[in-house]
Amino acid sequence: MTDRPLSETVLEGLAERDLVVVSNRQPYAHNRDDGEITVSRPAGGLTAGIDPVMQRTEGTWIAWGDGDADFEVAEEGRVRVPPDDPSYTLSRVELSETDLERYYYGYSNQALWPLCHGMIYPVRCDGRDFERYRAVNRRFGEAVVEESDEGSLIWFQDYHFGLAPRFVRQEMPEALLTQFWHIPWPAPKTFAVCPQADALLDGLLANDLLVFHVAEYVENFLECVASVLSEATVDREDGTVEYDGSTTTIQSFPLGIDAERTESLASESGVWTDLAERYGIDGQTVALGVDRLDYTKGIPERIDAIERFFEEYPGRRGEFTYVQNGSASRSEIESYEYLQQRVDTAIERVNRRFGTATWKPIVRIDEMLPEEELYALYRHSDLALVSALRDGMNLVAKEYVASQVDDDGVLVLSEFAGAHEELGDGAVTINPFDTQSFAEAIDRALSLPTEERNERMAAQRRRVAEYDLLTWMNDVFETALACETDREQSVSHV
Ligand code: GDG
Repeated sequence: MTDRPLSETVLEGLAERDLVVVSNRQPYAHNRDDGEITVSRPAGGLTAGIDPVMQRTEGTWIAWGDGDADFEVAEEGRVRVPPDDPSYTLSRVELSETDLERYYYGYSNQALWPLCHGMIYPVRCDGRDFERYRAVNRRFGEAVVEESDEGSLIWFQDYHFGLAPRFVRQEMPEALLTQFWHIPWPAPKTFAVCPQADALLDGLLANDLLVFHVAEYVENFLECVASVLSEATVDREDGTVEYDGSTTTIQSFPLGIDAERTESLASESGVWTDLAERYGIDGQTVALGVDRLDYTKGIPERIDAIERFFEEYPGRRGEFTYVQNGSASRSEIESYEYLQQRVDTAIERVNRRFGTATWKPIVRIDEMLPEEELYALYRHSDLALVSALRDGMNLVAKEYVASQVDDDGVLVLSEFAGAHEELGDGAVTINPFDTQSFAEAIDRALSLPTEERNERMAAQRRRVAEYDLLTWMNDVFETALACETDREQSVSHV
């Protein structure tokens, strides 16, 4: 993480209170490997970004202990981390098989995930799953109450915790509660299919501050509150909701990345030749797609567009390679298993149709790449194809931009990704549902004159560097602290 400090206001605020982070995934996992206990860190921008802040502020992080040796090394679920130089407490919550099946694979990922992405078809809002989601949220809420006091700043991450804030509020009326929702929020008509809509809104409105990536999700959320909770008062101008005797501020701050770190990783590009050789990436022109295998990311749509591109522009055959880096995700869920089959079939089809003895049109990398390899791939790719059908933000788009240290890549970006709001101007915009124009956009992106390509990328890089992870955190914490000041003032005026 960059060495710049958090803002004065935030540092002062955090000096007076403990920061308590609550997320489903933990920052460190302990596992048994051939009898030895090893520690691993999950890949992913946010966990890696919050960790240094926790180290500096010495708070507590509450998360699901998913490592098989997690509870061996912990005392009453608590372990000091980072393991090499402990500075804060990781408090682990144990989940059973049934918890996982119903809270994680069930309600979180088969009800909330598709619903928030506006995809009604795979939505399953099973009441039994919801009861387990509620029970697990209560357990996380109890852990929060145990680990914090009324002066703590409690920060929930994501859609796994739609109800936990209410449980905490009931026990700690004065606590400062904030939540960041990493995925979109749907339009009222979409949210209306959810039988548990009122309970979810009631849970989320126990926060003092609820943050989304972009303004559209805030507007949708406010509209949903107005249509579901008749007793709530929504102020669309101020972005506030009065409900159950308190005020929740709803704001958008687009999550940033650690651009300095990304640039420096991308600059050490010594691993590229090895990587290209290992996977057989031999086209002169390289395009990449990096995503978890998820139906929201538009992977089959992207492969269809690549197939159309080779049909329409036969001159590109033999010189253009598309690299699909996609690790399996949530494969216990049927819709994900089906997606995997669609992607496998589509890639095989394109490679069979167009491949030759010396050239493979689509190269797939199914495993998680080590960071230095991922960033080498970003840097050496002429295009990034981000074709999400819907995406809260899409950090891959930002990581790709920050890796273009020579300003020579082009981002081909779906208009339906949250990242489009910040990066749309410099990107070649696509509608992933429109195969023909997507294929034409790939050709257009490849044909951009060098000067234009450089100008577009330089402007995008500036934006990603200016509004980075640290600026984002300052915005979130400063707004949370301001909510508390507002609350105190309104109490003193009563
Ligand atoms: C959710 C929202 C929102 C991927 N492959 C490898 C690898 N990754 C890392 C990327 C990136 C992260 O995973 C993926 O982040 P995204 O933002 O693209 O997508 P989601 O996982 O769906 O995240 C999304 C995000 O939350 C944050 O709020 O943007 O909209 O859906 O950081 O680099 N990392 C490594 N090897 C890989 O092979 N090391």
